[in-house]
Amino acid sequence: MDQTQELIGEPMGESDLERPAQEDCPCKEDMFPKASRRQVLRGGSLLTAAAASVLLPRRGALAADADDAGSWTVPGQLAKSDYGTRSSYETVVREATPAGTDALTPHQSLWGIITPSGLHFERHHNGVPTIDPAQHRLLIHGMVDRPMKYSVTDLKRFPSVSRTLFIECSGNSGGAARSAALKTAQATHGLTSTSEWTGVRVSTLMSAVGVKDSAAWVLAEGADGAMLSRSVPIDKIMDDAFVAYAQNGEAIRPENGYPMRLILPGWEGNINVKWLRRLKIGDKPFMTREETGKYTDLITLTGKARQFSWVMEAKSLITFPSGDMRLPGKGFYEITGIAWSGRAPIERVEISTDGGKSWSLAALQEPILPKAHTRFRYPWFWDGSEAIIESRATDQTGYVQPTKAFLTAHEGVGPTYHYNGIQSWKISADGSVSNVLVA
Ligand SMILES: Nc1nc2c(c(=O)[nH]1)N[C@H]1C(S)=C(S)[C@@H](COP(=O)(O)O)O[C@H]1N2
Ligand SMILES: [Mo]
Repeated sequence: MDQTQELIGEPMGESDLERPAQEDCPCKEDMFPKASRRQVLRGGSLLTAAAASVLLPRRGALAADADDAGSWTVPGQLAKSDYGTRSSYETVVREATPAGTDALTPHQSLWGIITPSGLHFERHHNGVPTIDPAQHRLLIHGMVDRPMKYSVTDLKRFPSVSRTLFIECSGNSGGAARSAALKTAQATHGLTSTSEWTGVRVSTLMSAVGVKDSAAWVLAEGADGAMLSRSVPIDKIMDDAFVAYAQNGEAIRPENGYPMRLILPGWEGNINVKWLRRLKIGDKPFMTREETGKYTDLITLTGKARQFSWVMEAKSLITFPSGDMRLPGKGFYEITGIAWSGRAPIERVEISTDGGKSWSLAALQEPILPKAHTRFRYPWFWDGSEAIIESRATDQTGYVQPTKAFLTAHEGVGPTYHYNGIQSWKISADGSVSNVLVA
């Protein structure tokens, strides 16, 4: 064992072999016939072997070898036909902003690269519509040979694709650009999530409707109260855009666009139109409300605005340890987090534990998927003194995640769309972790 890991855990004693008190156990012991445990273990008359395995979850090797193994068993509930829920001990939730227009992914409580669907962030401009999939149609019209409408059932008949992709709101991390007032990884960077999305390539639909040669832009419009709509260049549409009807293997959640949404891999969240109802093909940008106003980026330093800024540049976030946590004491910790880029797969993530003075490589967990969160890990011995930890992502185009100072010098700090500066967390000598701005 690594010497630095000696301080983790507690020494075990003989009494630890006894079954812990179960006063709070939510399960009902009397659900089961009163057979002796020995009978059950032998696959005795009262229960089948399959039921016994539900009844008797094994606690590692102990249950298998000792005569008194039965004292370790915890009565359980039988399988039922339902939609599963997590353990009643788990309490992690999204955090909604006061206006109710956003709900943030709790990155500090997640471990891999997939965001559980119930924790995928939400961003909507006029609430979540309730849409009956039997009534919903996707219209495709404009510069096409055959205007068509498709039901969800129709869409599911086309050849399909599944891709694991992040969706990130262009406003994500915007608050972190200006101040350190937001405390947690969730509050600072909760507007990005990764799901596996399944649907039909828009190029497949385009050949079905016969798109005209002069087509250059596609209007995508949502069926929600906001009727959010955006113009998408035809090249992106034909390259990798798809209309998704599934998220993490099941129907898309209502908040994320049920029954169908547009997916534009690597592009800002806003253009991934949810509750998709219409694709209109044209030869110039449609200049929607979103494009003439809100979703342009003002560069405060020059006073100019970028009208279209679709791609999300490389970013990374340490999720452990992160803001508002407290480390119990000096010793070994695994620094971990996520890195992503809308352009290319992540090439490397570097970690600094001295506020950006020196950097070392983190390990990247496979799969390292293009345009998806990538998990990184870095073993660290905390000596108990104040430290500032940071992560820096580089993608396969060679683009390196900038510091806040670099962004301020080149763009100024204004409305902060597409902010991807390096995030710093300070570990104080008492182990408390806080959000800090490092110039
Ligand atoms: N129809 C419609 N599509 C929409 C929105 C909306 O309000 N209405 N919000 C957009 C914004 S700003 C973002 S960041 C993403 C958020 O996707 P999510 O809620 O599934 O995380 O959806 C986009 N698509
Ligand atoms: Mo967004």
